[in-house]
Amino acid sequence: MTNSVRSRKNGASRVGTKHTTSSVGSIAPDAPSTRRNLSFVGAILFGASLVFWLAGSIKPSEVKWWSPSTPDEEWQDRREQVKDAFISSWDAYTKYAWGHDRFHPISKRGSQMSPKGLGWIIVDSLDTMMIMNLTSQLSEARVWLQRKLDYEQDQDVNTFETTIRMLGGLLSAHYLSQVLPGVSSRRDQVYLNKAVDLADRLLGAYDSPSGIPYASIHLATRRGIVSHADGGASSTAEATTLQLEMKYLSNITGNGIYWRKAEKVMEVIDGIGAPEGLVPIFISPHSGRFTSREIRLGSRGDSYYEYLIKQYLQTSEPIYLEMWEEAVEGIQKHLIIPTQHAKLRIVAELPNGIGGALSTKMDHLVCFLPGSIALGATNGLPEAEARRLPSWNVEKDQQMKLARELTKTCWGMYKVTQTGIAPEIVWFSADERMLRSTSDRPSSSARSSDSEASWRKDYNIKPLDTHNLQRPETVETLFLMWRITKDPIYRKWGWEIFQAFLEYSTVEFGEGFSSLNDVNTIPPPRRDDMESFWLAETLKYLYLLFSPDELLPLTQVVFNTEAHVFPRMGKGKFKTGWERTR
Ligand code: DMJ
Repeated sequence: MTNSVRSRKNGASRVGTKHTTSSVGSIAPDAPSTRRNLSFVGAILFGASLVFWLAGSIKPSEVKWWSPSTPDEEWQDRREQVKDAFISSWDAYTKYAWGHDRFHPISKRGSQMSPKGLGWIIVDSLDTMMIMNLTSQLSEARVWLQRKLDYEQDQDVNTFETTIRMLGGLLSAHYLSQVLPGVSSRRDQVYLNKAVDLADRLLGAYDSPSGIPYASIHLATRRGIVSHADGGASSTAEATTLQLEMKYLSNITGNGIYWRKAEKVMEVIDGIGAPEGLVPIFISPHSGRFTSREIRLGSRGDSYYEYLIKQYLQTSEPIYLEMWEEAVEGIQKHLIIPTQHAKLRIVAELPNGIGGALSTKMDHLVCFLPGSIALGATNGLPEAEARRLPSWNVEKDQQMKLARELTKTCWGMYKVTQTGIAPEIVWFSADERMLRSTSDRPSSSARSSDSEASWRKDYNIKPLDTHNLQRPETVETLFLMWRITKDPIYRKWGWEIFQAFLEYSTVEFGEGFSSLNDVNTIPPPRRDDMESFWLAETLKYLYLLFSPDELLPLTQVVFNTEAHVFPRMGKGKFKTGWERTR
């Protein structure tokens, strides 16, 4: 039996909760004229879609691109269903695993990642509760934070994960408690005090000969710990996905140490001079040199690129826009190829670096990229507005085209499976000639096909890659693409994905959601884990996808890689402090 969240789409009542909620906050005034315009555009799109459909242009085997617009009230109802999913996840966690770092929803128990627990799930969820205005849940979490959370522990923690989830979660809660009405008192310093305590412990990770942070840190001794794997190398993405958090903390405390430590990492990486903006995935904290040739936008590479554009959005430092644009050009030139049958665009990998052959492996993690490309092209503005600016150019036009194509590929990862939920990794079919190094590769401008039959031939899922960890990257991109393009197809796809999660990852009696072992078996075998980023990211992005644009406008905020929210600060108190040497 599935829970009452699912049954609600058939008109049954919402999942029961002991908690109360109040009205939804926003950090921008209502914009009625924008809404009127949107309804008008929606009506036109609906009319055009209907004509297209009636003309019989869509065969049953084709992917449906048309999207009759859905009335605002229905989106409002859908976002309430996402909130219900959050509440059922949170309630199950509080019932069976309160205060534990991990939640196993099938065996109904929690487990710890440190002797006293570090609140991984609680801290990661704070700002989602603020955004959804779940006031009673938030106050329980806040009490736990104040009474129980203690970083003075004999425990090693991963520098990157602790920064993006814990430091990011606390700082986002601090920020939102200042700007969202009704969620907390402006004088509430608990989030910031905890953040400063944690960040001071994390500083030890940067005390390496090169300034590249060690993979881990011991919380009590504050000493950095070299990685036990990968020959002691730190992963490039991990070393370069700390900057938004550290820079924001410097700005609000006035203490420049966090900014300087994080900024130094970027200086070292850029100083190595990786060709065409593409960086290998391992770097030594001792020598400050890359220790491999492998380049990919999936695990260990992904958020290096994400934080280039997001640092620019956060602080307006031009150096990061330059680095981002160089990287996007490199990605387009070296990594984007068409699939064999449907000619969908994929982001391939370079296991032996530039000049070597491509691999068609694409992690679901890569699906953050289309949204980031669209953000970079429009600077967070709606595309229609950005296109009217004198700064709009042919490169931005191509970037938006690429963002649309890659979003389609990512959505396809869900579309082709039995459950409608994506696997961890897809291996795409591609013409052999497309796998050659860039200079030997034929160019291709073939249009992609929407035939589901040809899609199925292109998406190959290996037995070891069939699991789904409730990851957010595709819904993150759908949220950004919806806000930027206003194409309703992105909301529709997000709704389909959410329904698939409701159908197949719901735990009996509405007691949370589980990650899955096999998205191609029905019913899918479950993993007995509910990841903290399900609460921090996946449900938050789905909720925002179905919310009005005035809730956290992209021109005012930037999301860290764990979907925690920071203000776009502009040129603040601190400066870049280094220049590119090339
Ligand atoms: C999250 O912790 C972050 O989004 C990170 O950047 C990648 N991995 C997970 C989600 O997939």
